[in-house]
Amino acid sequence: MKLVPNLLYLLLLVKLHHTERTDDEPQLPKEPCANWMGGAPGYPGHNGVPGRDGKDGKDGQKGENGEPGEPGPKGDIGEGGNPGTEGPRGFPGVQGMKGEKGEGAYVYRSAFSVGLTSRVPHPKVPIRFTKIFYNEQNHYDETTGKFRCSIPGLYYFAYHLTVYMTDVKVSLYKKDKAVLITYDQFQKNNVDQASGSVLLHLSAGEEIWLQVYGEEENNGVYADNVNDSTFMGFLLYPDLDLY
Ligand SMILES: [Ca+2]
Repeated sequence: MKLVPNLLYLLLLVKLHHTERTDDEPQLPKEPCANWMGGAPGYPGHNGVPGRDGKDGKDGQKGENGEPGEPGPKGDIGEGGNPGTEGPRGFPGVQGMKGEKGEGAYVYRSAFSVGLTSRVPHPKVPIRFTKIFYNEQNHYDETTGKFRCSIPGLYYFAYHLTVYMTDVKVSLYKKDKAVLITYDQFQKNNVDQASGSVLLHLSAGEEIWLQVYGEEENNGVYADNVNDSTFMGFLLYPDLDLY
């Protein structure tokens, strides 16, 4: 007796629930009943918007070495090396041709040779040798008794004097200075000789002469027909660097 009322109540609930859904919502077909009762498929939708870029990938593996590049431009010239060792001596060359004749060697000539013609020259003045043996260039002046240098260079001078009646002391002067002195004492009843020679370098214009040195008692220079007293000089060699 009790079971019947319960069953009626349950049916009543189902009825009520079914009635409510029908009233409030559209009645949708239930699977699988939808396929069986569905319409034609709809058209495909439009393409969607492209998505955002993804994250960077990892580095790839190292590639192979490239081909060698073109050669670079030529470099600067390097510094000179050290001198090499001296080579062997060469063979003697062929003898050259004879040169042309030189010009004007006479310009380097200067010489004189003179002698005394009168006895007892005056002291304190140049002895005048007026007996001319040689004076081609006239570098010796017989009016003054002086030799005047025209060609700078080395000169040789010499004198050979006869000494008679008294002592002789003579000097060879250069530019008012006695550079060579010769003294000879006279021996009574005899004839002596006094001589001297010297090499001197002269510049142009310098003068050379002989002169009695001191007082008159040393003035025994003598000359006659059989006794000469001579004075000479010549250019040994000129200063070539001046020509
Ligand atoms: Ca003597």
